[in-house]
Amino acid sequence: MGSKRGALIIFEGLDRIGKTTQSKLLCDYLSQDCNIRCERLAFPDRTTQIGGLIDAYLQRKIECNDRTIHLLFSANRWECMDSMRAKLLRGDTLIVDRYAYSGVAFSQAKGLDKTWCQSCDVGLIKPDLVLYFHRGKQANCLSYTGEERYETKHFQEEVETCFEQFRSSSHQWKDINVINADNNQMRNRETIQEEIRSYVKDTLKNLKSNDLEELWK
Ligand code: 2DT
Repeated sequence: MGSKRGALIIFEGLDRIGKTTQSKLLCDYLSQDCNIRCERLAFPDRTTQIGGLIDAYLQRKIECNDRTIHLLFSANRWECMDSMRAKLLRGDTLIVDRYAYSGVAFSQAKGLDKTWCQSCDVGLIKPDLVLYFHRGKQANCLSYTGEERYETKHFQEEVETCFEQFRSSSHQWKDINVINADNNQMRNRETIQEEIRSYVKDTLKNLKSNDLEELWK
């Protein structure tokens, strides 16, 4: 291993599509079976002061206009950059549930301009691998209503359209890998995990430099 840095791996997609389960399985596999130092993080990080505001907003305890909350989500990533950089450079692999891609898709779904949404995340640490979880339209991830602010069928459909649009329209998204997250007899949790592991193994094998690049530059 020498002094090779760790990889930044992002899991993206709609709510309740399996990101948390799969990212935990991956983290356990890398640390226990592959002896790779690895940590799982999630955005929003609700433990910071800014994260506390985001949490209150998501739970409908406070109101916030769309641009302000977008900037808070971004600030919540920026405040974690120094510690993430330090961990990556000392060789830890980070598996992160949601990143700037959710930032753009959820805010764009409310009608904000995509370029404006992206601008405040330009320069974050660029991921080495982005896995976007996608599931067929009839799948039941789109048919629930949860307690938090964005957890309605209608809004999740809007977000999915935004994820799909930028994935297919812009060269900046061409590095996003799609995971078919259909959980059925043909594709169970283990099959999906195998697919994820094969992407991750390639990424770890091909990590070329110790430098970290900047997102969207
Ligand atoms: P979780 O359910 O995964 O905790 O997410 N969101 C997330 C945004 O609107 N912008 C962002 O930048 C991020 C990271 C997605 C809580 C909700 O917050 C949304 C769902």
